[in-house]
Amino acid sequence: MTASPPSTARQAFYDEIRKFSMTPLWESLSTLVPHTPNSPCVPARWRWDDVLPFIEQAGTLISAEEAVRRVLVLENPALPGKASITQSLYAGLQLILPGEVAPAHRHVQSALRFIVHGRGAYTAVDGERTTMLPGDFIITPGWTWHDHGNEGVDGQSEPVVWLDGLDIPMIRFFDAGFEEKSAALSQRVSRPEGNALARYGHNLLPVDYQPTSPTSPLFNYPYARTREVLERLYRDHELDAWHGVKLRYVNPVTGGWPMPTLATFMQFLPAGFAGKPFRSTDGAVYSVVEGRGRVIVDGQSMAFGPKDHFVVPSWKTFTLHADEDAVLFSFSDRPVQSALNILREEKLDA
Ligand code: GTQ
Repeated sequence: MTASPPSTARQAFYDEIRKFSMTPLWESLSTLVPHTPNSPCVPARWRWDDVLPFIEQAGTLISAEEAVRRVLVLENPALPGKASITQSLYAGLQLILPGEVAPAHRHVQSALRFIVHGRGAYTAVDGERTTMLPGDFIITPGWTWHDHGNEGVDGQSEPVVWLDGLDIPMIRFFDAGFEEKSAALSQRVSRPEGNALARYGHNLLPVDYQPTSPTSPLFNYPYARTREVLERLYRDHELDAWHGVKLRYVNPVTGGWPMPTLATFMQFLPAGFAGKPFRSTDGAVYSVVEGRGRVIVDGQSMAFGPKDHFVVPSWKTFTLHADEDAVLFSFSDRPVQSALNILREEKLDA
């Protein structure tokens, strides 16, 4: 925008051409082509203690089956009504109570599940079920049939809450959304639980396996294994001054991201960690698995503890601090930015 308001003659001209669906570029050029990214999104945090009572209340107001997906969407406070946590990402907290089923459907949008609370729900993806345990990272690639249920585990059943991360805003941007409902409430299971993990999750592949898509054939990345690796690498002194011990989830067949539109990460920050400032064009959504600490975004400090969620918008400088050993899951649109060759990141020195 030019600093001063337009003259009367210019404004009259703008009003006139508006009737012909035209507008002057020079009034908005610097916004359209910014010198540096200037996200309209704001940093925000959702405390578990604030969110849980509302999730529980939602459980009394509507069933999973009626809702199809009983989710409270985490909306960026600066994007009201957009169902977006950043311009490109959707996040929500989904609740499934013991005995419930969220009916089978499929859609173009890719989804990730990060299990926040409770044990014993399952997700079925294209014929295989996986039990969900806290900290597990599960994918539902675009156009795969999926349904969710909660049958409990080890004879116990409890409400289960997970973080849904989807590329809904990206698909909306491209106007490329398709969806289908299954005739069956739950899909037919055609492979035993754990089959995909056995096939693809041990640095081995069935000898004649040929990938049929860029998406990972592995669909549950169990927390127990991730946690062990973080701990081990910390002991091996592989601590980065900006990120702590930070790993990215991969498609084991290609080494690429698990899904084409969503990148996912897990990081460990030892007690006392005070990270150096970092910024990146991929804004990210965080789910706190363990520990307490703070994220400071452009000078704004947000404390976090287990099961809290927060968002760091694109190109905002931030630092991570841990008061206790902390484990953070996060996701972003990094694969898309990389594919478009627009990803930029900077490790800054304080
Ligand atoms: O579980 O399929 O949070 O389709 C939003 C849209 C979850 C799902 C969401 C969905 C799903």
